[in-house]
Amino acid sequence: MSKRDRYYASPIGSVPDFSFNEAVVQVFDDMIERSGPGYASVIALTGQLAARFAGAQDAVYDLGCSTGASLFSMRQHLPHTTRLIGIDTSAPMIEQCRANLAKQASGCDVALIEGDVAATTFEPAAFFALNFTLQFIPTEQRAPLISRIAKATRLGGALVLSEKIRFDDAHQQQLHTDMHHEFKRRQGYSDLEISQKRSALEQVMHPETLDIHRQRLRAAGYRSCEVWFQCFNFMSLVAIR
Ligand code: GEK
Repeated sequence: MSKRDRYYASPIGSVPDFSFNEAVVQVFDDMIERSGPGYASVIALTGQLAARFAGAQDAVYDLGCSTGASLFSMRQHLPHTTRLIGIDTSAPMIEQCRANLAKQASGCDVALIEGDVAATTFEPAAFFALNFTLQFIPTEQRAPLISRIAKATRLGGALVLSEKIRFDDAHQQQLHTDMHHEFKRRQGYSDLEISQKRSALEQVMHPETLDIHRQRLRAAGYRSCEVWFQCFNFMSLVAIR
């Protein structure tokens, strides 16, 4: 577990865009757990879902693996001969993930790649986890990426896509935004921390509606897609090829 997140605790004159830099990596596990309603459940159950679709000889991807939470979860559920592959653009994330994996006593081999998932060629795989990463990828790159993931997902395999979402309905948007902020307050974040983080993410993270995600997954070739988890404006879809 990382240090307690105090990254936005002091006033910052002009808040720079959020980035997955070394200082963020130091507090990342605590930050994401106290900021994302339902995050721990989504991660814990990602492993259980992966085991439903992937077997001993399969490749399994974690796209935007950060410090390795979804990889750990999948490692606990998958046979030792499954090939896990984690990809992240942030060098400090990959470094921390490698150190965390080394501490784990056993489990399948994990290949870590520092790279942009939007520019990666995927090998055929039974399962992809894309947990809270698509929202950071430029909007115009999302359909081509999902399409390449779908093509690499073998028939009967699946993609778990977890995202913060927005709502077209203004009442729902307001309600879930308020609930999210209240959740953060109850996790010990001050109003200053909440508002500075919000400003930092404004140009960096672009949530979409559930309808947009569903349509994109269908268009990419997934024959079935359903929400399996939602907590306020954080949700996870499972799409089956
Ligand atoms: C978890 N999945 O704990 N290519 C690869 N990685 C990227 C890209 C990209 N184009 N853009 C952003 N990232 C993790 C949490 S965090 C979510 C994922 C969050 C990486 C980025 O470096 C970061 O590590 C991750 O995606 C997003 O389940 O911080 O809200």
